[in-house]
Amino acid sequence: MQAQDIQVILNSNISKELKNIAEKVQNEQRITFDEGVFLYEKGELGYLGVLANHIREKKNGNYVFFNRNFHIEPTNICVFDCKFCSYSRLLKNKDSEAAWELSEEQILDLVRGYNGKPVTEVHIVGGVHPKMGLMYFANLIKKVKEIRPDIHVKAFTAVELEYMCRKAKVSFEEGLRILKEHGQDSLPGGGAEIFHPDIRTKICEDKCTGDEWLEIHETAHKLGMPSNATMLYGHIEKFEHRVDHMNRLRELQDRSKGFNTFIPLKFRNKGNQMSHIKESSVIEDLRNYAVSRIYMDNFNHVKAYWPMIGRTTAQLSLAFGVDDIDGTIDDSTKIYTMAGSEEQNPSLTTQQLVEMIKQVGRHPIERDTVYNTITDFQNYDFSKETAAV
Ligand code: V47
Ligand code: SF4
Repeated sequence: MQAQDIQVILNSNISKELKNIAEKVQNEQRITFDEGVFLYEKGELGYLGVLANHIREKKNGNYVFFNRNFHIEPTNICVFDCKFCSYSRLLKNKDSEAAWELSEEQILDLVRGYNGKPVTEVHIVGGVHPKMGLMYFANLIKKVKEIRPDIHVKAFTAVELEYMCRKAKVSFEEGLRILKEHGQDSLPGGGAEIFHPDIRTKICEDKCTGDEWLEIHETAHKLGMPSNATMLYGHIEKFEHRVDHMNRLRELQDRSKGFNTFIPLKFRNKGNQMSHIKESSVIEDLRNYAVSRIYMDNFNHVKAYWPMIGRTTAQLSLAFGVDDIDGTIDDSTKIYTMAGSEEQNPSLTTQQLVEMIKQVGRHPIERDTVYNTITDFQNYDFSKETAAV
């Protein structure tokens, strides 16, 4: 079926360049930087969808993965001033009504609130607060693990890590080693934005550089901590910057093999310093997922983060290269609701998530953070389920 789809493209009346790329995909060959840019410029939605879906089904069959997780955002007070961020409050405005700072006990209470619930991952990220340093977070993780020894702790973007290590005057390797010894299992993909300095200096000049982000992830991979990678797209960047971003990640993945998932993040324009920039259309979002799937040949998974793009676009993305729609998440994540996402209450039960996946003819699999299967939900009987997560 898939091979026939590509054959239809090869027999059709399209340009030589587009045919060459389709042949490469058919033969499992890597596309070049220029071909990546060409796809963004000239690849039509239907064409891109066929190629991306071909790769996606080769890698992951008909499966769509999700996990049962919850988010903890210890604070939104931040020393940095990213122009796209609707969520943070600058340190100097820490007394504003929209600023929050959870105490250690409040954070641990959140974890205790999930006692008895079948969550497998906690995702901890937040603003970069000067009072919350490396050893504070290391000890916090240790206490989280004392409450839930079974839980996978995916924590701290490279932006938070760079700041923590700098303040503690330790190398990235030392800092990550300490966090690992205290129970941190992996890193989320945030803070990557766009690596290219021409764009990075305009949208988030004061936080870690693209090279530092990559160095931190490479170091984590060497220490046996896997991670994800994101790309914030649809603002002032050009297609070349997106491909440059993906290219740097693809090169690192060739060396380290430590990335689990690539997560394109659509720029949302509410309540930030870039509100004058129009958001990308759903068509552009689907084209971007597809080009990402085609370009990132050494990433096993591409994730659509449904709280940001909304449930319907997440369902559509499953035909454009995406094989993962993140997790059940409760309403504790504010990063997108504050930036204007459709999902003002991003919470789905497992049953709702499974139904979303089955509605588009895919096969739902609950995974752990590193993609081991936990439960095959294709023929699952929900009447047996007791916990409402
Ligand atoms: O780095 C901030 C993005 C990221 C906006 O690893 C915005 O599993 C769009 O990385 N519009 C943090 N995006 C979130 C993140 C993440 C989310 C889900 C799963 C994982 C994972 C990682 O959010 C930031 C930034 O790129 N962001 N503001 C905005 N206005
Ligand atoms: Fe701070 Fe992260 Fe927001 Fe940047 S994106 S201002 S680092 S919370």
